[in-house]
Amino acid sequence: MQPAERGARTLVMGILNVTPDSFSDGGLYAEVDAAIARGLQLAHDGADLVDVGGESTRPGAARVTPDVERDRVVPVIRALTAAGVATSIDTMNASTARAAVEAGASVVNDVSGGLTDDAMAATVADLAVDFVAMHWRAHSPAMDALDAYEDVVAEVGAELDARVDALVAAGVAEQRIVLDPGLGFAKVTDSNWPLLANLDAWARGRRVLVGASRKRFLGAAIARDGVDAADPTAREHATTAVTALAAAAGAWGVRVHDARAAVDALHVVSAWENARRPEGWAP
Ligand code: PMM
Repeated sequence: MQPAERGARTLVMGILNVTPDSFSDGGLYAEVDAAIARGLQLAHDGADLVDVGGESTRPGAARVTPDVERDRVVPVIRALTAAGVATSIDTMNASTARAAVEAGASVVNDVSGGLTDDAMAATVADLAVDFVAMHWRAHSPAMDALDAYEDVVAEVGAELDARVDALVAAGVAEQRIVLDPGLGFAKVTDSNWPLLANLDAWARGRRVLVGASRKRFLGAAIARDGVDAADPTAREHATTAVTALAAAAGAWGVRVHDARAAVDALHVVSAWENARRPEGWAP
């Protein structure tokens, strides 16, 4: 992996779902004004990028049309851009990606890694922006049933390699591609941890974005008396722990609901890394 240089800060992508049904913040920012206010708050809390999405990908979520999605996200991206806030667009639709970049977004984040919309790769190549290619196997209603891996690290690595090849063949500059393991997508609890613990084994030197924030597998990891933490907000401390560990492992970015908590964790990682004695130092 391109390790974040010692002390260099991992990027914080703040989550802003302009949807009625996302798993943690669904319904909170469905109105444009509330969404803009939330985006400004995320930036104020230290998010380097605000990731604006108009379609929920929670397990079982229904898809929305690109028109509905565009109407949800474009005014928010335009307003945040005008306020000087950098944004990414979380979409599987090429037309939404184009409209969002024209409104000011600087990164396209596609949870399907370009697999949903045949036009996505060429669109991103033409827009010449960074592209987050997440590991994905199927749309939301089907994805949990596709959590079947002999070796999750090797298989996710191979499937992401295939995405990189296809994207590059369509004209996307290789250095524009960021990989994401797709935590929780066709991965029920146990499949997520090997991907986090072995970032370099599957990313092989590419930039990595980690999106663990408040997901179910964290709720399972912090179960008390055999009961998972069912409320997504109760998974926040676990999220912050993942942020610190991902940063220490050299992740390029983390995608989180609570930007302030992530920034604090990254400061801790930097202080820790900067205090490390140089290689070869001996008393
Ligand atoms: N997870 C969600 C949505 N978009 N994008 C990337 N790159 N990585 C993720 O893990 C990811 C994503 C899940 O939904 P949320 O917006 O409610 O967190």
